[in-house]
Amino acid sequence: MAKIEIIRGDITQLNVDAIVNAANRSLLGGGGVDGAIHRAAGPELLEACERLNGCNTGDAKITPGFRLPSKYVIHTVGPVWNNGKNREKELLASCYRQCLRIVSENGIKTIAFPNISTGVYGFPKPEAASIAFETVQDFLTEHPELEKVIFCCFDEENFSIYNNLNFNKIIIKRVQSPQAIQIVAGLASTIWNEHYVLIIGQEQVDYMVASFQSADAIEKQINNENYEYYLIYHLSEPSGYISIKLMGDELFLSKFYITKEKRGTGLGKEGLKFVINIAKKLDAKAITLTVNKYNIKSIKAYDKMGFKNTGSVVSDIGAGFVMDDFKMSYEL
Ligand code: AR6
Repeated sequence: MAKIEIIRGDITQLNVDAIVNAANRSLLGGGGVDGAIHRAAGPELLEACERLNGCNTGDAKITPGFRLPSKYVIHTVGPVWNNGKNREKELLASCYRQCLRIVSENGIKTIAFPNISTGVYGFPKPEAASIAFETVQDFLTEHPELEKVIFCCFDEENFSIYNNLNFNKIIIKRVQSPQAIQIVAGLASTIWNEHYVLIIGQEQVDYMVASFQSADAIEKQINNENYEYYLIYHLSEPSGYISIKLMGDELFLSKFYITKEKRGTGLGKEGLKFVINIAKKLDAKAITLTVNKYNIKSIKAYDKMGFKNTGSVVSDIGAGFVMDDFKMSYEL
């Protein structure tokens, strides 16, 4: 399931750990989504808000949800749109970030956001949606513990804008932190086990994963062997990874995997585009890879992407195991 969901509906009905309120600086209620949340939560919410001493624009504060299905309400104050001259974009991004900070501090796993500032406060909806999406995606790449973020759109216009945010549903991010390395190692063992046991057997897969795709092994490749790893996120869910290394005038695509559920969603194409861009920047003449001779599905997929079969290689990978591969090359 995708970590980010876009739905159309009334946020007060959602059964999530926390919903976000688009409040004003007094935190004492108002119209729009604020009014709806106070009505549904009951008068105890206003009493709790009265104890908070208001809230600055761009900041957020938390209360219980009282009669709401959600356990908490996170109140944030969006900027009033004033031709974009008063740091409105920065302040809106700050609203999302501050809400997510509170999410982390309170162990919240599922959260729903309304389209902050896009009602009475007049923030242009397309810009607000991009800021919301990018800020949340950025946070999710560093916080895999957060299980679900819902963008709850009330009006048709926002719903349609969010659904058309295709361009940033996929992000590809360089792997550097120990946390990201752990995510790759987890994906690697899943993908190798799903994909390669039938081809090369469980024993060899176990050896491959432990020797070349454990967190320790990946860390060494990155720090000592000049490999670059990248995670591919789809709707903020880690959905594949890439590893590359420049060798002479060829860019070696050492690993290029997409999880089973996400194959056929265009992630492979996006990943390849990304690698081609890097290869061009490095002035490489070709992108090369090796693929197991019996892995017909992958060979076909690479063939469709424009890779040509350029020969066979048998590599000794240690412990008496060999990889019986084709070499494939994509000319630039
Ligand atoms: N569920 C989800 N979204 C809703 C709901 C609902 N029940 N009702 C409205 N929206 P607004 P702002 C959407 O005006 O622009 C208040 O009076 C709505 O379609 O609620 O941040 C506060 O007290 C719109 O897309 O908030 C402040 O004074 C989005 O929620 C001021 O309004 C935000 O619209 C804040 O203005």
